[in-house]
Amino acid sequence: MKTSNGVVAAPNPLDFLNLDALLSPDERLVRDTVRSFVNDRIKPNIGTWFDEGRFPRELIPEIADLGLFGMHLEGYGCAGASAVAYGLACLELEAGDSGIRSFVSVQGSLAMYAIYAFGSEEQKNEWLPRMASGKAVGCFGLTEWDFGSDPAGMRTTARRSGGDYVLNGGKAWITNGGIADVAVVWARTDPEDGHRSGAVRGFLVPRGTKGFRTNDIERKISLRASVTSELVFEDVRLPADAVLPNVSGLRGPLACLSEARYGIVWGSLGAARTCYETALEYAKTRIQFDKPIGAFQLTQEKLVNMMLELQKGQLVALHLGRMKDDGKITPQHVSFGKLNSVREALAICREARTILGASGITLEYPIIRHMNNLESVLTYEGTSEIHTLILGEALTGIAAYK
Ligand code: TGC
Ligand code: FAD
Repeated sequence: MKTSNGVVAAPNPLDFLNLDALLSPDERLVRDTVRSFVNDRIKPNIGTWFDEGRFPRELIPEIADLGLFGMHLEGYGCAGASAVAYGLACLELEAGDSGIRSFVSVQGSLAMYAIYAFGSEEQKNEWLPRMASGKAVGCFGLTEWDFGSDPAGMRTTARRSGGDYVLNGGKAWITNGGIADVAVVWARTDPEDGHRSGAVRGFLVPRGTKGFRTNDIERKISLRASVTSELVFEDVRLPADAVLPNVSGLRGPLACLSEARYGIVWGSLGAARTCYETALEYAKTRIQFDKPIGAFQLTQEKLVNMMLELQKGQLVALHLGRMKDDGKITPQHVSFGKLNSVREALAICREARTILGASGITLEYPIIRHMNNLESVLTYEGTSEIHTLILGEALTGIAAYK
Protein backbone atom coordinates (compact mmCIF):
# COMPACT_ATOMS: atom_id res chain seq x y z
CA MET A 1 0.00 0.00 0.00
CA LYS A 2 1.68 3.24 -1.13
CA THR A 3 1.17 6.63 0.52
CA SER A 4 0.81 9.85 -1.54
CA ASN A 5 4.60 10.37 -1.61
CA GLY A 6 5.16 6.84 -2.99
CA VAL A 7 6.48 5.30 0.26
CA VAL A 8 5.02 1.92 1.24
CA ALA A 9 3.11 2.41 4.50
CA ALA A 10 4.17 0.43 7.57
CA PRO A 11 1.94 -2.60 8.26
CA ASN A 12 -1.16 -1.92 10.32
CA PRO A 13 -1.01 -4.03 13.53
CA LEU A 14 -4.77 -4.69 13.15
CA ASP A 15 -4.51 -5.79 9.49
CA PHE A 16 -0.85 -6.64 9.04
CA LEU A 17 -1.12 -8.19 5.56
CA ASN A 18 -3.65 -5.60 4.36
CA LEU A 19 -6.28 -8.29 3.80
CA ASP A 20 -8.76 -5.46 3.41
CA ALA A 21 -7.39 -5.01 -0.11
CA LEU A 22 -8.56 -8.53 -1.01
CA LEU A 23 -12.22 -7.63 -0.42
CA SER A 24 -14.65 -6.07 -2.89
CA PRO A 25 -16.41 -2.78 -2.04
CA ASP A 26 -19.64 -4.73 -1.39
CA GLU A 27 -17.85 -7.12 0.97
CA ARG A 28 -16.28 -4.20 2.85
CA LEU A 29 -19.71 -2.58 3.16
CA VAL A 30 -21.19 -5.72 4.76
CA ARG A 31 -18.23 -6.00 7.11
CA ASP A 32 -18.34 -2.35 8.15
CA THR A 33 -22.11 -2.34 8.62
CA VAL A 34 -22.07 -5.39 10.88
CA ARG A 35 -19.01 -4.07 12.73
CA SER A 36 -20.81 -0.80 13.53
CA PHE A 37 -23.86 -2.71 14.77
CA VAL A 38 -21.66 -4.87 17.01
CA ASN A 39 -19.75 -1.85 18.33
CA ASP A 40 -22.93 0.11 19.05
CA ARG A 41 -25.39 -2.55 20.20
CA ILE A 42 -23.46 -5.60 21.39
CA LYS A 43 -20.09 -4.65 22.84
CA PRO A 44 -21.42 -2.10 25.38
CA ASN A 45 -23.94 -4.59 26.82
CA ILE A 46 -22.66 -8.10 26.27
CA GLY A 47 -20.79 -8.38 29.58
CA THR A 48 -24.08 -7.77 31.41
CA TRP A 49 -26.08 -10.19 29.23
CA PHE A 50 -23.42 -12.85 29.74
CA ASP A 51 -23.41 -12.20 33.49
CA GLU A 52 -27.21 -12.43 33.64
CA GLY A 53 -27.25 -15.52 31.40
CA ARG A 54 -29.66 -13.80 29.02
CA PHE A 55 -29.98 -13.90 25.24
CA PRO A 56 -30.97 -10.37 24.08
CA ARG A 57 -34.13 -11.21 22.12
CA GLU A 58 -34.73 -7.51 21.58
CA LEU A 59 -31.90 -7.54 19.02
CA ILE A 60 -33.68 -10.00 16.71
CA PRO A 61 -35.55 -7.31 14.66
CA GLU A 62 -32.36 -5.26 14.36
CA ILE A 63 -30.37 -8.24 13.09
CA ALA A 64 -33.20 -8.99 10.67
CA ASP A 65 -33.13 -5.38 9.42
CA LEU A 66 -29.44 -5.87 8.62
CA GLY A 67 -30.51 -8.81 6.44
CA LEU A 68 -28.31 -11.32 8.28
CA PHE A 69 -30.77 -14.22 8.74
CA GLY A 70 -30.22 -16.67 5.89
CA MET A 71 -28.26 -13.96 4.13
CA HIS A 72 -26.48 -16.42 1.81
CA LEU A 73 -29.78 -17.94 0.61
CA GLU A 74 -31.64 -16.72 -2.49
CA GLY A 75 -35.29 -15.61 -2.60
CA TYR A 76 -37.98 -15.98 0.11
CA GLY A 77 -36.91 -12.64 1.62
CA CYS A 78 -33.24 -13.68 1.92
CA ALA A 79 -30.41 -11.38 0.85
CA GLY A 80 -28.63 -13.72 -1.59
CA ALA A 81 -25.19 -12.58 -0.41
CA SER A 82 -21.92 -14.32 -1.27
CA ALA A 83 -20.28 -16.87 1.01
CA VAL A 84 -17.46 -14.39 1.67
CA ALA A 85 -19.92 -11.66 2.71
CA TYR A 86 -21.68 -14.15 5.01
CA GLY A 87 -18.32 -15.17 6.50
CA LEU A 88 -17.36 -11.55 7.15
CA ALA A 89 -20.70 -10.99 8.90
CA CYS A 90 -20.07 -14.04 11.12
CA LEU A 91 -16.59 -12.75 12.00
CA GLU A 92 -17.91 -9.33 12.99
CA LEU A 93 -20.80 -10.80 15.01
CA GLU A 94 -18.50 -13.14 16.90
CA ALA A 95 -16.10 -10.24 17.58
CA GLY A 96 -19.03 -9.24 19.80
CA ASP A 97 -19.94 -12.65 21.19
CA SER A 98 -20.07 -16.26 19.99
CA GLY A 99 -23.62 -16.53 21.36
CA ILE A 100 -24.90 -13.87 18.98
CA ARG A 101 -23.12 -15.46 16.02
CA SER A 102 -24.55 -18.82 17.14
CA PHE A 103 -28.07 -17.40 17.03
CA VAL A 104 -27.53 -16.22 13.45
CA SER A 105 -25.81 -19.48 12.42
CA VAL A 106 -28.57 -21.68 13.78
CA GLN A 107 -31.32 -19.53 12.34
CA GLY A 108 -29.79 -19.16 8.85
CA SER A 109 -27.35 -21.99 8.24
CA LEU A 110 -29.09 -24.80 10.11
CA ALA A 111 -32.85 -24.22 10.42
CA MET A 112 -33.45 -22.02 7.35
CA TYR A 113 -30.93 -23.90 5.22
CA ALA A 114 -32.59 -27.25 6.01
CA ILE A 115 -35.95 -25.89 4.83
CA TYR A 116 -34.38 -24.11 1.85
CA ALA A 117 -32.40 -27.14 0.64
CA PHE A 118 -34.81 -29.96 1.49
CA GLY A 119 -38.26 -28.44 2.07
CA SER A 120 -41.34 -28.35 -0.17
CA GLU A 121 -42.37 -25.09 -1.82
CA GLU A 122 -45.18 -24.81 0.77
CA GLN A 123 -42.75 -25.25 3.66
CA LYS A 124 -40.36 -22.68 2.19
CA ASN A 125 -43.13 -20.14 1.66
CA GLU A 126 -44.53 -20.73 5.11
CA TRP A 127 -41.31 -20.39 7.08
CA LEU A 128 -38.45 -18.71 5.20
CA PRO A 129 -39.83 -15.17 4.82
CA ARG A 130 -40.86 -15.14 8.50
CA MET A 131 -37.47 -16.44 9.58
CA ALA A 132 -35.55 -14.00 7.35
CA SER A 133 -37.49 -11.12 8.89
CA GLY A 134 -36.92 -12.40 12.42
CA LYS A 135 -40.64 -12.93 13.03
CA ALA A 136 -40.06 -16.65 13.55
CA VAL A 137 -37.07 -18.27 15.26
CA GLY A 138 -35.80 -21.72 14.30
CA CYS A 139 -33.70 -24.38 15.99
CA PHE A 140 -32.03 -27.54 14.71
CA GLY A 141 -32.30 -30.76 16.68
CA LEU A 142 -29.74 -33.41 15.79
CA THR A 143 -27.79 -34.18 19.00
CA GLU A 144 -29.31 -36.41 21.70
CA TRP A 145 -28.11 -36.95 25.27
CA ASP A 146 -26.55 -40.28 24.27
CA PHE A 147 -25.55 -39.41 20.69
CA GLY A 148 -23.39 -36.35 20.12
CA SER A 149 -20.44 -37.03 17.84
CA ASP A 150 -22.25 -40.11 16.50
CA PRO A 151 -25.68 -38.84 15.43
CA ALA A 152 -26.22 -42.00 13.35
CA GLY A 153 -27.13 -43.76 16.62
CA MET A 154 -30.09 -41.45 17.32
CA ARG A 155 -33.11 -42.96 19.11
CA THR A 156 -35.74 -40.33 18.30
CA THR A 157 -38.31 -42.03 16.08
CA ALA A 158 -41.00 -40.87 13.69
CA ARG A 159 -43.47 -43.76 13.20
CA ARG A 160 -46.26 -43.74 10.61
CA SER A 161 -49.76 -43.73 12.08
CA GLY A 162 -52.40 -43.55 9.38
CA GLY A 163 -51.43 -40.56 7.27
CA ASP A 164 -49.52 -38.94 10.14
CA TYR A 165 -46.12 -39.31 11.79
CA VAL A 166 -45.78 -39.76 15.55
CA LEU A 167 -42.56 -38.43 17.05
CA ASN A 168 -41.05 -39.84 20.26
CA GLY A 169 -37.70 -39.17 21.91
CA GLY A 170 -35.65 -36.10 22.63
CA LYS A 171 -32.82 -33.84 21.56
CA ALA A 172 -30.16 -32.24 23.76
CA TRP A 173 -28.00 -29.12 23.74
CA ILE A 174 -30.18 -27.36 21.18
CA THR A 175 -29.32 -23.70 20.53
CA ASN A 176 -32.45 -21.47 20.44
CA GLY A 177 -34.56 -24.49 21.52
CA GLY A 178 -36.51 -22.68 24.25
CA ILE A 179 -37.33 -19.65 22.07
CA ALA A 180 -37.88 -21.36 18.72
CA ASP A 181 -41.17 -21.09 16.83
CA VAL A 182 -40.20 -24.07 14.72
CA ALA A 183 -37.83 -26.95 15.42
CA VAL A 184 -36.15 -28.81 12.57
CA VAL A 185 -35.93 -32.29 14.10
CA TRP A 186 -34.06 -35.28 12.70
CA ALA A 187 -35.63 -38.63 13.55
CA ARG A 188 -35.44 -42.26 12.47
CA THR A 189 -38.42 -43.41 10.44
CA ASP A 190 -39.97 -46.88 10.12
CA PRO A 191 -38.15 -49.32 7.86
CA GLU A 192 -41.28 -49.59 5.72
CA ASP A 193 -41.50 -45.83 5.09
CA GLY A 194 -40.84 -46.26 1.39
CA HIS A 195 -37.39 -44.73 1.69
CA ARG A 196 -34.13 -46.28 2.83
CA SER A 197 -34.78 -48.73 5.67
CA GLY A 198 -35.17 -46.83 8.95
CA ALA A 199 -33.85 -43.68 7.29
CA VAL A 200 -33.21 -40.46 9.17
CA ARG A 201 -35.69 -37.80 7.99
CA GLY A 202 -36.17 -34.14 8.90
CA PHE A 203 -39.45 -32.86 10.43
CA LEU A 204 -40.79 -29.37 11.06
CA VAL A 205 -42.28 -29.19 14.54
CA PRO A 206 -43.99 -25.88 15.35
CA ARG A 207 -43.91 -24.61 18.93
CA GLY A 208 -47.16 -25.47 20.71
CA THR A 209 -47.60 -28.85 19.01
CA LYS A 210 -49.17 -31.22 21.57
CA GLY A 211 -46.56 -33.43 23.26
CA PHE A 212 -43.60 -31.16 22.37
CA ARG A 213 -41.89 -29.28 25.19
CA THR A 214 -38.49 -27.73 25.86
CA ASN A 215 -36.35 -27.39 28.99
CA ASP A 216 -33.55 -24.84 29.04
CA ILE A 217 -30.12 -26.00 30.17
CA GLU A 218 -29.02 -23.78 33.05
CA ARG A 219 -25.75 -23.12 34.88
CA LYS A 220 -23.61 -22.89 31.73
CA ILE A 221 -20.39 -20.93 32.06
CA SER A 222 -19.94 -20.76 28.29
CA LEU A 223 -22.29 -19.13 25.74
CA ARG A 224 -24.30 -17.60 28.54
CA ALA A 225 -25.88 -15.06 26.18
CA SER A 226 -27.40 -17.91 24.16
CA VAL A 227 -30.34 -20.21 24.84
CA THR A 228 -29.43 -23.92 24.98
CA SER A 229 -32.24 -26.41 25.52
CA GLU A 230 -33.47 -29.95 25.64
CA LEU A 231 -36.34 -30.83 23.26
CA VAL A 232 -38.78 -33.52 24.42
CA PHE A 233 -41.26 -35.34 22.13
CA GLU A 234 -44.00 -37.50 23.64
CA ASP A 235 -46.37 -38.90 21.04
CA VAL A 236 -46.13 -35.74 18.97
CA ARG A 237 -48.56 -36.22 16.07
CA LEU A 238 -47.43 -34.48 12.90
CA PRO A 239 -49.18 -34.36 9.53
CA ALA A 240 -47.47 -36.08 6.60
CA ASP A 241 -46.49 -32.70 5.18
CA ALA A 242 -44.32 -31.97 8.24
CA VAL A 243 -41.54 -34.10 6.75
CA LEU A 244 -38.85 -32.40 4.65
CA PRO A 245 -39.58 -34.22 1.40
CA ASN A 246 -36.31 -33.78 -0.45
CA VAL A 247 -33.77 -35.64 1.64
CA SER A 248 -33.45 -38.99 3.34
CA GLY A 249 -30.51 -40.22 5.41
CA LEU A 250 -27.82 -38.58 7.54
CA ARG A 251 -26.65 -36.70 4.47
CA GLY A 252 -29.47 -34.20 5.18
CA PRO A 253 -28.37 -32.94 8.60
CA LEU A 254 -24.69 -33.30 7.75
CA ALA A 255 -25.12 -31.04 4.71
CA CYS A 256 -26.65 -28.39 7.00
CA LEU A 257 -23.70 -28.78 9.37
CA SER A 258 -21.31 -27.97 6.52
CA GLU A 259 -23.07 -24.61 6.10
CA ALA A 260 -22.87 -23.71 9.78
CA ARG A 261 -19.31 -25.01 10.18
CA TYR A 262 -18.29 -22.70 7.33
CA GLY A 263 -19.61 -19.71 9.33
CA ILE A 264 -17.55 -20.81 12.33
CA VAL A 265 -14.37 -20.86 10.20
CA TRP A 266 -14.77 -17.06 10.07
CA GLY A 267 -16.69 -16.38 13.26
CA SER A 268 -14.24 -17.84 15.75
CA LEU A 269 -11.54 -15.53 14.35
CA GLY A 270 -13.72 -12.58 15.34
CA ALA A 271 -13.56 -13.65 18.97
CA ALA A 272 -9.78 -14.01 18.60
CA ARG A 273 -9.46 -10.59 16.98
CA THR A 274 -11.20 -8.89 19.89
CA CYS A 275 -8.89 -10.65 22.35
CA TYR A 276 -5.79 -9.75 20.33
CA GLU A 277 -6.80 -6.09 20.04
CA THR A 278 -7.59 -5.91 23.75
CA ALA A 279 -4.25 -7.46 24.68
CA LEU A 280 -2.30 -5.20 22.30
CA GLU A 281 -3.85 -2.08 23.80
CA TYR A 282 -3.37 -3.32 27.35
CA ALA A 283 0.29 -4.19 26.67
CA LYS A 284 0.97 -0.63 25.54
CA THR A 285 -0.57 0.97 28.60
CA ARG A 286 -0.02 -1.38 31.56
CA ILE A 287 3.15 -0.37 33.42
CA GLN A 288 5.23 -2.85 35.41
CA PHE A 289 8.90 -2.47 36.36
CA ASP A 290 8.57 1.14 35.12
CA LYS A 291 7.79 0.08 31.55
CA PRO A 292 4.76 -0.83 29.50
CA ILE A 293 4.55 -4.63 29.59
CA GLY A 294 4.60 -4.49 25.76
CA ALA A 295 8.26 -3.48 26.07
CA PHE A 296 9.17 -6.92 27.38
CA GLN A 297 10.31 -9.45 24.79
CA LEU A 298 8.10 -12.22 26.16
CA THR A 299 4.99 -10.06 25.74
CA GLN A 300 6.02 -9.07 22.24
CA GLU A 301 6.48 -12.72 21.29
CA LYS A 302 2.96 -13.48 22.51
CA LEU A 303 1.49 -10.60 20.51
CA VAL A 304 3.41 -11.56 17.38
CA ASN A 305 2.27 -15.19 17.58
CA MET A 306 -1.33 -14.08 18.06
CA MET A 307 -1.13 -11.75 15.07
CA LEU A 308 0.47 -14.45 12.86
CA GLU A 309 -2.26 -17.01 13.55
CA LEU A 310 -5.04 -14.45 13.21
CA GLN A 311 -3.77 -13.30 9.82
CA LYS A 312 -3.16 -16.87 8.58
CA GLY A 313 -6.60 -17.91 9.78
CA GLN A 314 -8.26 -15.06 7.91
CA LEU A 315 -6.38 -15.92 4.73
CA VAL A 316 -7.63 -19.51 5.00
CA ALA A 317 -11.18 -18.31 5.67
CA LEU A 318 -11.11 -16.01 2.67
CA HIS A 319 -9.68 -18.74 0.45
CA LEU A 320 -12.38 -21.17 1.57
CA GLY A 321 -15.00 -18.48 1.03
CA ARG A 322 -13.82 -17.90 -2.52
CA MET A 323 -13.87 -21.69 -3.09
CA LYS A 324 -17.41 -21.85 -1.73
CA ASP A 325 -18.54 -19.02 -3.99
CA ASP A 326 -16.96 -20.91 -6.93
CA GLY A 327 -18.81 -24.11 -5.92
CA LYS A 328 -15.50 -25.90 -5.29
CA ILE A 329 -15.54 -26.42 -1.53
CA THR A 330 -15.93 -29.91 0.02
CA PRO A 331 -16.94 -30.87 3.58
CA GLN A 332 -13.30 -31.81 4.19
CA HIS A 333 -12.18 -28.28 3.29
CA VAL A 334 -14.71 -26.96 5.79
CA SER A 335 -13.31 -29.32 8.45
CA PHE A 336 -9.81 -27.92 7.71
CA GLY A 337 -11.07 -24.41 8.40
CA LYS A 338 -13.26 -25.21 11.41
CA LEU A 339 -10.51 -27.19 13.15
CA ASN A 340 -7.78 -24.64 12.49
CA SER A 341 -9.77 -21.47 13.18
CA VAL A 342 -11.31 -22.59 16.47
CA ARG A 343 -8.14 -24.22 17.79
CA GLU A 344 -6.04 -21.14 17.03
CA ALA A 345 -8.74 -18.70 18.19
CA LEU A 346 -8.88 -20.44 21.56
CA ALA A 347 -5.07 -20.36 21.84
CA ILE A 348 -5.08 -16.63 21.00
CA CYS A 349 -7.72 -15.91 23.65
CA ARG A 350 -5.80 -17.87 26.28
CA GLU A 351 -2.56 -16.03 25.43
CA ALA A 352 -4.38 -12.69 25.54
CA ARG A 353 -5.71 -13.61 28.99
CA THR A 354 -2.16 -13.99 30.32
CA ILE A 355 -1.24 -10.50 29.04
CA LEU A 356 -4.08 -8.97 31.04
CA GLY A 357 -3.02 -10.78 34.20
CA ALA A 358 -5.73 -10.68 36.88
CA SER A 359 -7.78 -8.19 34.84
CA GLY A 360 -8.12 -10.90 32.23
CA ILE A 361 -10.44 -12.97 34.40
CA THR A 362 -13.22 -10.41 34.84
CA LEU A 363 -16.15 -9.43 32.62
CA GLU A 364 -14.76 -5.86 32.58
CA TYR A 365 -12.71 -7.11 29.64
CA PRO A 366 -14.02 -9.40 26.89
CA ILE A 367 -11.31 -12.03 27.07
CA ILE A 368 -12.45 -14.67 29.51
CA ARG A 369 -15.99 -14.48 28.07
CA HIS A 370 -14.65 -15.19 24.57
CA MET A 371 -12.37 -17.92 25.96
CA ASN A 372 -15.23 -19.64 27.72
CA ASN A 373 -17.48 -19.29 24.67
CA LEU A 374 -14.88 -20.85 22.41
CA GLU A 375 -14.83 -23.98 24.59
CA SER A 376 -18.36 -24.64 23.27
CA VAL A 377 -17.39 -23.70 19.72
CA LEU A 378 -14.53 -26.22 19.91
CA THR A 379 -17.10 -28.90 20.77
CA TYR A 380 -20.21 -28.06 18.77
CA GLU A 381 -20.58 -28.48 15.03
CA GLY A 382 -18.19 -31.44 15.27
CA THR A 383 -15.53 -31.59 17.99
CA SER A 384 -11.90 -30.84 17.18
CA GLU A 385 -11.27 -34.59 17.44
CA ILE A 386 -14.00 -35.41 14.89
CA HIS A 387 -12.67 -32.82 12.43
CA THR A 388 -9.16 -34.21 12.92
CA LEU A 389 -10.50 -37.66 12.06
CA ILE A 390 -12.42 -36.36 9.02
CA LEU A 391 -9.11 -34.90 7.79
CA GLY A 392 -7.27 -38.09 8.76
CA GLU A 393 -9.69 -40.05 6.61
CA ALA A 394 -9.20 -37.58 3.75
CA LEU A 395 -5.45 -38.20 3.93
CA THR A 396 -5.37 -41.96 4.45
CA GLY A 397 -8.68 -43.19 3.09
CA ILE A 398 -9.29 -44.88 6.47
CA ALA A 399 -12.19 -43.77 8.72
CA ALA A 400 -10.80 -43.96 12.26
CA TYR A 401 -13.94 -42.83 14.16
CA LYS A 402 -15.68 -46.18 14.12
P1 TGC B 1 -21.07 -41.05 6.97
O1 TGC B 1 -21.38 -42.47 6.62
O2 TGC B 1 -19.68 -40.53 6.81
O3 TGC B 1 -22.03 -40.08 6.13
C1 TGC B 1 -23.42 -40.33 6.04
C2 TGC B 1 -23.91 -39.66 4.76
O4 TGC B 1 -23.70 -38.23 4.87
C3 TGC B 1 -22.80 -37.78 3.85
N1 TGC B 1 -21.97 -36.74 4.48
C4 TGC B 1 -22.12 -35.43 4.24
N2 TGC B 1 -22.93 -34.78 3.39
C5 TGC B 1 -22.84 -33.43 3.37
N3 TGC B 1 -22.01 -32.74 4.16
C6 TGC B 1 -21.20 -33.36 5.05
N4 TGC B 1 -20.40 -32.64 5.85
C7 TGC B 1 -21.21 -34.78 5.11
N5 TGC B 1 -20.57 -35.72 5.84
C8 TGC B 1 -21.04 -36.90 5.45
C9 TGC B 1 -22.05 -39.00 3.43
O5 TGC B 1 -21.54 -38.86 2.12
C10 TGC B 1 -23.12 -40.06 3.53
O6 TGC B 1 -24.00 -39.90 2.43
P2 TGC B 1 -24.77 -41.16 1.77
O7 TGC B 1 -25.60 -40.56 0.71
O8 TGC B 1 -23.66 -42.05 1.27
O9 TGC B 1 -25.54 -41.82 2.85
O10 TGC B 1 -21.61 -40.79 8.44
P3 TGC B 1 -21.08 -41.33 9.81
O11 TGC B 1 -22.24 -41.79 10.62
O12 TGC B 1 -19.95 -42.30 9.58
O13 TGC B 1 -20.53 -40.00 10.52
C11 TGC B 1 -19.45 -39.35 10.16
C12 TGC B 1 -19.16 -38.20 11.17
C13 TGC B 1 -18.58 -38.73 12.47
C14 TGC B 1 -18.10 -37.35 10.47
C15 TGC B 1 -20.45 -37.38 11.43
O14 TGC B 1 -21.36 -38.12 12.16
C16 TGC B 1 -20.19 -36.09 12.16
O15 TGC B 1 -19.84 -35.07 11.54
N6 TGC B 1 -20.35 -36.05 13.53
C17 TGC B 1 -20.31 -34.83 14.28
C18 TGC B 1 -21.70 -34.44 14.71
C19 TGC B 1 -21.91 -32.95 14.74
O16 TGC B 1 -21.13 -32.17 14.19
N7 TGC B 1 -22.98 -32.51 15.34
C20 TGC B 1 -23.33 -31.12 15.33
C21 TGC B 1 -24.76 -30.92 15.78
S1 TGC B 1 -25.41 -29.32 15.41
C22 TGC B 1 -24.57 -28.27 16.39
O17 TGC B 1 -23.65 -28.57 17.04
C23 TGC B 1 -25.05 -26.88 16.35
S2 TGC B 1 -24.17 -25.81 17.32
C24 TGC B 1 -24.57 -24.45 16.46
C25 TGC B 1 -24.36 -23.17 17.05
O18 TGC B 1 -24.88 -22.86 18.15
O19 TGC B 1 -23.67 -22.33 16.35
P1 FAD C 1 -19.28 -36.73 22.76
O1 FAD C 1 -19.64 -37.11 21.39
O2 FAD C 1 -19.74 -37.59 23.88
O3 FAD C 1 -17.70 -36.59 22.84
C1 FAD C 1 -16.99 -36.49 24.08
C2 FAD C 1 -15.50 -36.51 23.74
O4 FAD C 1 -15.17 -37.76 23.09
C3 FAD C 1 -15.10 -35.40 22.77
O5 FAD C 1 -13.79 -34.96 23.07
C4 FAD C 1 -15.09 -36.11 21.44
O6 FAD C 1 -14.27 -35.50 20.45
C5 FAD C 1 -14.55 -37.47 21.85
N1 FAD C 1 -14.91 -38.49 20.85
C6 FAD C 1 -16.15 -38.95 20.51
N2 FAD C 1 -16.07 -39.86 19.54
C7 FAD C 1 -14.75 -39.98 19.25
C8 FAD C 1 -14.01 -40.75 18.31
N3 FAD C 1 -14.60 -41.58 17.45
N4 FAD C 1 -12.67 -40.62 18.29
C9 FAD C 1 -12.04 -39.76 19.12
N5 FAD C 1 -12.68 -39.00 20.04
C10 FAD C 1 -14.02 -39.10 20.08
N6 FAD C 1 -26.47 -29.92 18.74
C11 FAD C 1 -27.51 -29.78 17.88
O7 FAD C 1 -27.97 -30.76 17.28
N7 FAD C 1 -28.09 -28.56 17.68
C12 FAD C 1 -27.65 -27.45 18.32
O8 FAD C 1 -28.19 -26.35 18.09
C13 FAD C 1 -26.56 -27.57 19.24
N8 FAD C 1 -26.14 -26.48 19.94
C14 FAD C 1 -25.18 -26.65 20.90
C15 FAD C 1 -24.85 -25.57 21.73
C16 FAD C 1 -23.92 -25.74 22.74
C17 FAD C 1 -23.60 -24.59 23.66
C18 FAD C 1 -23.25 -26.97 22.89
C19 FAD C 1 -22.18 -27.14 23.96
C20 FAD C 1 -23.56 -28.04 22.08
C21 FAD C 1 -24.54 -27.89 21.09
N9 FAD C 1 -24.95 -28.98 20.30
C22 FAD C 1 -25.99 -28.85 19.42
C23 FAD C 1 -24.38 -30.30 20.54
C24 FAD C 1 -23.00 -30.50 19.94
O9 FAD C 1 -23.08 -30.67 18.55
C25 FAD C 1 -22.38 -31.74 20.61
O10 FAD C 1 -22.04 -31.35 21.92
C26 FAD C 1 -21.16 -32.25 19.88
O11 FAD C 1 -21.52 -32.80 18.63
C27 FAD C 1 -20.39 -33.30 20.70
O12 FAD C 1 -21.24 -34.24 21.26
P2 FAD C 1 -21.15 -34.59 22.85
O13 FAD C 1 -21.15 -33.30 23.57
O14 FAD C 1 -22.19 -35.58 23.13
O15 FAD C 1 -19.71 -35.21 23.05
